[in-house]
Amino acid sequence: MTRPSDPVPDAVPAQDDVVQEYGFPAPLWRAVARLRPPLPRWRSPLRGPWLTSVLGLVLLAGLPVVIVTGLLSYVAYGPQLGGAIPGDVGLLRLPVFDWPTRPSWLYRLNQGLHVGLGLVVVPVVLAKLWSVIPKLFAWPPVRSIAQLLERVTLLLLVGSILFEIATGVLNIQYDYAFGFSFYAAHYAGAWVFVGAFVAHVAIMLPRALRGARSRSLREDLRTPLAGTTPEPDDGSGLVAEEPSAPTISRRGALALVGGGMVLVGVLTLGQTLGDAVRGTAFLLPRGRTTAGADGGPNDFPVNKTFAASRIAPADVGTSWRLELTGDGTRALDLAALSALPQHTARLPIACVEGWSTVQTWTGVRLRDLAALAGVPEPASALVRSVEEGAQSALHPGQVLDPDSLLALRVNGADLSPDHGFPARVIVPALPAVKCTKWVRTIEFRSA
Ligand SMILES: Nc1nc2c(c(=O)[nH]1)N[C@H]1C(S)=C(S)[C@@H](COP(=O)(O)O)O[C@H]1N2
Ligand SMILES: [Mo]
Repeated sequence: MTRPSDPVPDAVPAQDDVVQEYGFPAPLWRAVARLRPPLPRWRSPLRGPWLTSVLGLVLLAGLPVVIVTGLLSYVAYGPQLGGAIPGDVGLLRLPVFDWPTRPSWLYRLNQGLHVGLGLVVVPVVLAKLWSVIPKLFAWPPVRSIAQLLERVTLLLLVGSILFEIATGVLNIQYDYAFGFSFYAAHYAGAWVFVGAFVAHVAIMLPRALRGARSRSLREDLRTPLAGTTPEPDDGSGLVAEEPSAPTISRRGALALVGGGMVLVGVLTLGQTLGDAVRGTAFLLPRGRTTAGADGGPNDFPVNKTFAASRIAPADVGTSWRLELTGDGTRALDLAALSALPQHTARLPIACVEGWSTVQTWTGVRLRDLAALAGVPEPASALVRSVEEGAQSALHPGQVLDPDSLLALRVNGADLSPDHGFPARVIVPALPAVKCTKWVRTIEFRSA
């Protein structure tokens, strides 16, 4: 593909002013330029500053939402009440605040947006990478310090977004194939991405705006394959030097990307909305699996089944007691709990993996249990499960909300073993990962 007779350019092709101003000495890069290895030549007539700019601006609109909802999700989860992420992460520590309980669908919306939009932008990310791939093989690789920095930023940008997509997708497929903590790695990757994204936008935004204005979208939407011609070469390195004949029109390419977004969106929406539309989420495992598949009161998605929890059935049998710790310790059996005032609330289970389901829960208010434990105004509550190692910490607002329950029943029936029999936590707007099932103890702390 390379033609050794390629003339080596004598002048720096118009890149941008920064590159020219702080460029390496011309004889040096010209010497490097002569050593061009047999790199692939990219021939698609569709590549050009306009296409790259349009895709970039779409990502600029969508990715900040994915970033912000992602960070909020870490705040909402905050496994230790002190911080979103275990261990000392220095400056990357998120502000700690009591995640609100109202509106009850807040976390459902947050996580639906994070996972849903995160998946919907994947076709755009892939199209954008395709559109700029010639730059990866540009020769000479760098002409200036500024360009070197820019390319390192790009490496971090591309590497981190692919890492975030890969870990995120594996996580929602419950496939922990990687040998590290998803929770910590996705967080670290997010900050690499945020840094590189901000730098990239700062460097590229003027060019992207210029690029997007360089053609009329309306015109391209009217142009069939036969009339599809390359963009004018602006020296950006995106336009093919020797474009081949088009195999798809510009509007066809846009429809391909847009159609991909719609398809992914439809496949994903079902798991967030749940109920009747859940069946459309057929690529997402927890979108469709339910407890009973019998249409009964407990027939809604299960994260971890009772069998998978490895709880001995006897531990949630007649000998089960709820242990309340506050100014002392009390034990309540299921009959005693059922004899306390019961409250019913319609609340979502909203999983960090993006699926959610709204059900009608009945049980004892957590604030009544706090009062019973002698700590009516708790500073926090620690809930532990019969399941080995399963626990969660709640903020005061999450304990005191009138709809926060230790649920015994769902949709009018006793909880099934899969949904946490004899008792589970359900709190409005709380990430479902903290809605502990098979509860054994609740510790209300006053300070
Ligand atoms: N003890 C215990 N509680 C748990 C879990 C768990 O693995 N163990 N999973 C949590 C997660 S991640 C979710 S999404 C919800 C799911 O509740 P469901 O299975 O009743 O739908 O339970 C939460 N409570
Ligand atoms: Mo979950």
